[in-house]
Amino acid sequence: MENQDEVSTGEKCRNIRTGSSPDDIAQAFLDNLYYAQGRIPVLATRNDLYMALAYTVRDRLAARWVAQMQQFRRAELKKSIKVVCYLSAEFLPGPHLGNNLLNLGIYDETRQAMEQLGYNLEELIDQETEPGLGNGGLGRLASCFMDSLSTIVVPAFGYGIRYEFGIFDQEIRDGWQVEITDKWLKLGNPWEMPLPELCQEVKLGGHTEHYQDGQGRSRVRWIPAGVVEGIPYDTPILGYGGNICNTLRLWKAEAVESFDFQDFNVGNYYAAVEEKVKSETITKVLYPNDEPEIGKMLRLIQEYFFVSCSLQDMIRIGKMLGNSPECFDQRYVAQLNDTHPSIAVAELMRLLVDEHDVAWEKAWEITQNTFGYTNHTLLPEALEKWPVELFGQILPRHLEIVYEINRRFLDQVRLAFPGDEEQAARLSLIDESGCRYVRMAHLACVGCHAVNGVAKLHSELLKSEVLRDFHEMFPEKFHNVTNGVTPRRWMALSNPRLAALISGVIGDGWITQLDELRKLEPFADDPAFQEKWRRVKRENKNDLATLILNRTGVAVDPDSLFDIQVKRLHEYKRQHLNVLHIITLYARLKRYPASDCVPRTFVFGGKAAPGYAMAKLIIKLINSVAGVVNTDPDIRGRLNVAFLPDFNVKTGQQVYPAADLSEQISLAGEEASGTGNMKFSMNGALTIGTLDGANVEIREEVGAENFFLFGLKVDEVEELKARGYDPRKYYDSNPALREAIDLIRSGHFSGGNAQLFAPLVDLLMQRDNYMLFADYQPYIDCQDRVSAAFRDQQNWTRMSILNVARMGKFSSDRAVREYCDMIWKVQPV
Ligand code: HBZ
Repeated sequence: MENQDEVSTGEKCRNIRTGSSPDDIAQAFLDNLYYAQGRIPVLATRNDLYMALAYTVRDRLAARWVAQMQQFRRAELKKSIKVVCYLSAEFLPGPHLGNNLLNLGIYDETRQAMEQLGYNLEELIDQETEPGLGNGGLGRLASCFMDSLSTIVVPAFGYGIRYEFGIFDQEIRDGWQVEITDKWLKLGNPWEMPLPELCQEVKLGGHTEHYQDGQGRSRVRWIPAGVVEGIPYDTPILGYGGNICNTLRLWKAEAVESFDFQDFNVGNYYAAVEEKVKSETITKVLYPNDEPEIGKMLRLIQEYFFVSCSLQDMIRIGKMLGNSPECFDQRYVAQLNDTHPSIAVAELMRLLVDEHDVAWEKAWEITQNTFGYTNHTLLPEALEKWPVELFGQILPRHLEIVYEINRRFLDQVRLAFPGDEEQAARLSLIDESGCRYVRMAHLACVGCHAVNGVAKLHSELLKSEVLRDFHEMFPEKFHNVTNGVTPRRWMALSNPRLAALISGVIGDGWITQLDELRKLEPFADDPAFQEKWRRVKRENKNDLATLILNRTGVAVDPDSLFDIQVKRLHEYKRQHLNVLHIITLYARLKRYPASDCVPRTFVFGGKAAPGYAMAKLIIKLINSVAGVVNTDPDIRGRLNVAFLPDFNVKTGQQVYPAADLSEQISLAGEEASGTGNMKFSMNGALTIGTLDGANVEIREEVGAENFFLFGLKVDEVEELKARGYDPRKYYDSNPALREAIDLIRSGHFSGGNAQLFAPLVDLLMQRDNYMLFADYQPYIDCQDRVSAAFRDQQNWTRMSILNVARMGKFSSDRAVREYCDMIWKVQPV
């Protein structure tokens, strides 16, 4: 019966819904334009056309998506699979249309179909507003992993939050960042499907009651102050080649009842609607910080809300397939993307113990088996903690559970380290050193069977610094999984010229087996191939130059060296060190106008957290320097600076392919991994970088001779700090540094306003937390080596080819396979 249904539905809809010839696609598109969008071509706006095409593509995904669910069901019924659940408060999938066309293998057919109808496919792809449901690295990594899970055929769910407003749009006004609300859902989202019948209830606040059940066992009942409902919205995540289609399931908060009828009946209409408004606030907006804001109640509620919905959903699916909650860990593994979902440890305990009557010890075993925790940052200020009082107000039952976990855990600690109460205090889930806090990273370390960092260096530093005590306690839990990025979006889709050139000589196996790029090595010295390689880069630079002109009004020369730094603004990432280099070159050219310099275009992009004043001032500095450099006749044709506003996935796709030089210049020991570094290098940029994060491994792979290394190493940073770092010493002894700093300080870039950048300059002169001054001269010297190398285009091209050829390791497919082997113990189907 089931099979018959599948066949007949499939057959009936075949051509209009699944056909992939240009004619089929064109016909289906017109159909969707008419029936789904209610338009005919002469009346259609560009968004109507985009929507019709998106529905046409979605139809072609549907068959695979449904088949996938059927397959899961069969495998689940046979108890032969374990499903990976990736729990993340952020996902940054980027625009779906182009990626789905690529993964379905119907890109060219669709282009032809659109041409037949007189439309331009690229314009329609460009119409899509991307879902900006993340801040940066961590959210983007989650989406790369979803792409890889589907491509290497691992059944998976991505669970997260359907924010109504994602990361703000950035505009630059008078050189300053201005934040604009991101209304990504305004024109409709054709990729998601709401599933109101699968809603989950989430309790909040209130108190607990302890009682004895019929069999005399002590039980706990949570009497919440209120309940909200989570509605799942599903987005298909198709793997390359269309093998399988996993699901990104994002939760939207709604009121359980739209109206409180009692209030409504007594005429208090506003009070009745207020509940609804309050409930929906939970998933209104993404917190735009890449560090936590201590004590923001709504943030804790967001985290708990999506975690509770997701775990209940997992139990629901299990139940539907006849699994008891006691088998939870045999059917699922769940990865915690940093600590944002770490309340899952207490929530799963609550669900198992309180709601499904599982004994504490058994529930604890299930919980630990289920979860793995990935840490993404060493910054101490980014370690999430919640004031105990606030935590107990929102989650009274979870606070009790955390206390009980802690009590048992500290017993274990005291057994392992008898008499060492300081060790116990350091490990405790509760920070009692002042105001009391629940330490979420500690909850994760105790409640998970595996803890990992995101690059070799970072994982080592986790063990020796941030989580040292936990490593001492549970050395076997610690792992490293170096990040990776998907070569589908970050090469095949975003750099079609390079992809075609590569596939032309080594075939297209690299798209799913990135190690095959090694086959390019023999071509690195081939002059004809080099010439084609340069032509690709030159065309990509041309495209970026056009984008820069359109977005910023700055005209840049595509023959100049494109020196690019795009990432969130943060002092540790040291965008301002890059600026000091620009000012140094500017000062040199002003002093020696006849000097021979390699023309460079400096491109910046990235958002600053709205409350991070110093990061915003750095944006203003970049734009102020740009204003002077770009308009000085002495500098014309030699240096240009552009700040590309609103850097996001979509712009990233246009930026990485056009770079000659990738700036990865964080202070050693600060950047956990970086993933932009990988995207640049895969697209043929050479890296100037410190030994930080994944730079270390990139350099190992591409060869030291193909990487521009500078700067202090981690141990040198520590040594210098221990000795007492004095930035002034560098300022006093280095005339070029002094000149650059004095130019900023004098108001040279701020129309004579000497106060504007004082907070930035003063901080550098007095503390310089990220040691720009210590790394300044090595950075400048290294940049001079870059310029010299760029003059030899043949050798530069050779290095560029070798960079791409040796990037195999940095595919997210490799990273996800490592999670499968080491942490999740699942095998690709
Ligand atoms: O995660 C980034 C790292 O900075 C970057 O080096 C790494 O490549 C990337 C993926 O692993 N981290 C983040 O984007 N965000 C956080 O680390 C973070 C941690 C705690 C928070 C908020 C953000 O409360």
